[in-house]
Amino acid sequence: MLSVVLICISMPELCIPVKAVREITSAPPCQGQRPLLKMRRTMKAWAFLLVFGMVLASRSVKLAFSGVAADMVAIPAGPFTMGRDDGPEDERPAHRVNLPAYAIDRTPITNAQFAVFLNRVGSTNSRGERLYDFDDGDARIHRREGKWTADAGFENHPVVEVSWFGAREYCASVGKRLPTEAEWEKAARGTDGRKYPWGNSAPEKNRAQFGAGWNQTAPVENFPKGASPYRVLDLAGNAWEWVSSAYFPYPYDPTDGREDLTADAVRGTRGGGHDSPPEELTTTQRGRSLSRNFRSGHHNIGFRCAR
Ligand SMILES: [Ca+2]
Ligand SMILES: [Ca+2]
Repeated sequence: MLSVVLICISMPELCIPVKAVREITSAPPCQGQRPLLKMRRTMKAWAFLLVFGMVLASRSVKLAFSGVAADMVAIPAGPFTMGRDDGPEDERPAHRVNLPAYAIDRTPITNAQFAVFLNRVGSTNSRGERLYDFDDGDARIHRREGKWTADAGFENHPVVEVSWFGAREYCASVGKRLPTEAEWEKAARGTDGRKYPWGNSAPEKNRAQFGAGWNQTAPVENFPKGASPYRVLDLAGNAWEWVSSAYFPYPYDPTDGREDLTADAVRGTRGGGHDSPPEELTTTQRGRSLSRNFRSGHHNIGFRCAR
């Protein structure tokens, strides 16, 4: 914006409105010098449009690198309370974790989004690791006429049946990464130690998809009343979410090997699924009772990305 102001001060004729430019350039030619004058004005008009376009482009580039694209939420740096003292053993003890600023997807990855990835990358990586259990009866993306396509009606539901490898590689393919377990919990819990993303009141059906039948997922934007303090959606219920961290005991320590993405380790899942009871929807729940072989996909595990 500053560059536009400077240009307007030094060359005010460049800052005339586009409508005036059109009138000037379409005015009927008169005598002698008029064609030359017209050409100069046309060039100035083009110069103005070029500068304006460059300013707009630089703003877009800044947005792209700020980490707060429209589909992500910025989480400010600072400490929060992770885990709790009065819960299951794997959630103890409550401890302070200090995180740098990061951004996290507002909603989980959907079947429609993952279908794009499958068309680009395929369902197995170069190491032969399975990224997506396409042949599982619970998968909601199928190959039709040579193209991976989300099943009709499930386009905006969270993708499930994605292995931890698939989740990790999807995020990398869009210039992101999986959130750590600490990042997931802070995005859900904020800094006031709340029990659920929306606060401390018990789960209700207008806040999250839970207690539902097998495969009864819901669209990822269905529960604005279940938003976290940072307005992140669909954290509790619907689909559990893979995180980058290995499922190690607390306290959370990113330097103890749990964030080694090449380690052969069971990975964490957070947030509860559509078939979870209410007690699995807490912000501290680590999925200790969940079947979650990280090499496979599961009917109730999805993911979102961070940056
Ligand atoms: Ca969830
Ligand atoms: Ca499976």
